[in-house]
Amino acid sequence: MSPRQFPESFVWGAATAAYQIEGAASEGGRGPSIWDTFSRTPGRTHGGDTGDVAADHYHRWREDVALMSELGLDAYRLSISWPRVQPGGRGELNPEGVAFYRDLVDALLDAGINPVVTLYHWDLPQELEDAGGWANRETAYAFADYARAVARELGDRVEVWTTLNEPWCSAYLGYASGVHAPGRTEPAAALAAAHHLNLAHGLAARAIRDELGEEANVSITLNLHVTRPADPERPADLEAAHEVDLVGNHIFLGPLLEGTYPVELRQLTAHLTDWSFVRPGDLTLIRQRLDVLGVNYYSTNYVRRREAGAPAGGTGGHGAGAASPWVALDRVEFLDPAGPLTDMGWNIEPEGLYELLTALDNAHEGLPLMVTENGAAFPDAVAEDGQVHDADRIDYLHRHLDAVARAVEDGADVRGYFVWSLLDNFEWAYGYAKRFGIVRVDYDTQVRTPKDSARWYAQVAATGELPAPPDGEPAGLAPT
Ligand code: GBH
Repeated sequence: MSPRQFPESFVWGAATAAYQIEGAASEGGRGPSIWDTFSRTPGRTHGGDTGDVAADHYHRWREDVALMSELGLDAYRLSISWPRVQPGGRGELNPEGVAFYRDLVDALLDAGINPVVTLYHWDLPQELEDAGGWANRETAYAFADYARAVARELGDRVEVWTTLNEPWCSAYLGYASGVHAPGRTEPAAALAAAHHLNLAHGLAARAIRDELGEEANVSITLNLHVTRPADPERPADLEAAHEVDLVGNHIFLGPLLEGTYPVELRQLTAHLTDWSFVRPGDLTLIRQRLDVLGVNYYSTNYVRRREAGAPAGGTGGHGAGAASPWVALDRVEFLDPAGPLTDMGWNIEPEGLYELLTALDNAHEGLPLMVTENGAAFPDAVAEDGQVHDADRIDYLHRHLDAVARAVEDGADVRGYFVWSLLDNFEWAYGYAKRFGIVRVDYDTQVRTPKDSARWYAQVAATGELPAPPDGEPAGLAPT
């Protein structure tokens, strides 16, 4: 393998999300979100962890901006907490919440760091969940109103508006497997939620452009699934992988980019819903011009066809006995990963990112792409010198950036890369037990310590130059 040079214009960034870092859950006029309710419910998160304090970014944002500036980042992907700017999810904005984001964005701009703003990274105002959440169509309209209001407040400072982060997670982890807020396990509601999230995106895109002009840049970030058949020679396994593609990917890509839900998807899920939640005109509304598609990538899946009546095998990381996020895929078995793993138990497969980017480019010629999240959790021991020598994370980033560079060389229009995450943070149901940061956070003192990976990444960002990645297997944990 050879060293790679990224284009001059390539954007180097880091990402976070509001609930995972801000803390200050009941300060500054913030209303409650579904993640407050969920994380405070016993048994829902690791060790009962909540985002009440998190990385205390709400109070330490100046220090965090300074840190980013030391690392030489071009851009910072943050999310806006809906209940912080609009506590009940409707009506008047909370001026303190708006001021927080305005100050933050201004400080970023002053530091020469481009703010890349996501409007929704999973923290739905609790009042909207009480009215049915994403299973209720009204939530999509409320989201569009919120998007319009934020665009009005910050439109002169923000270049690209990302509507949603990973609607797959909101719909299926929130409403089918229930491992994310609001913790519901209703497969039909999950499908309705997926549609209402798509609709929310389309309505918000319209609202933003209505407010700021047709040229306003709109984006959405998806976690697309790269799924491999256990036996590529076995048609039944290929079929199983195709079903994952429908329920995991095309339920979003179809309406967003092609203006339709695949007929096969409707057939596969027909026993759960008649899809009457799709109203006339919705598909036109959802298919708005996408200026850039955000891609979050961590890992791949391996699946095989389970014959009717056969006992369940691997859980593919869903956990034994837990409800599956994969609605209508009772005949798809997810294999336990076999290769080197991250601390999440996810297998490390950089090639999946190359395949995903080039496949998107082939299917949607000229569509600008952005890797809006990629990164890894590792146990991260603090060494005697007080530093974190996270060679495994450097190896992970190195191989995945190499995959991005190859995709660019092969013609994919990938505009930038955001490492997940800038800081160690609240890793949802896993609480603080999993560390994704390139900067360590000591949760007792809130002291930030850049890990070796932060210095390594800063160097790559400064030069746009990536050394040839190491040969052999990725550095990772052994499967258990
Ligand atoms: C992202 O989610 C989030 O945007 C971010 O907030 C989070 O902290 C970060 O990643 C790290 O988790 O296909 O059923 O086997 C990523 C969520 C990871 C969800 C992989 C699905 C595989 C589940 N995804 N996961 S499955």
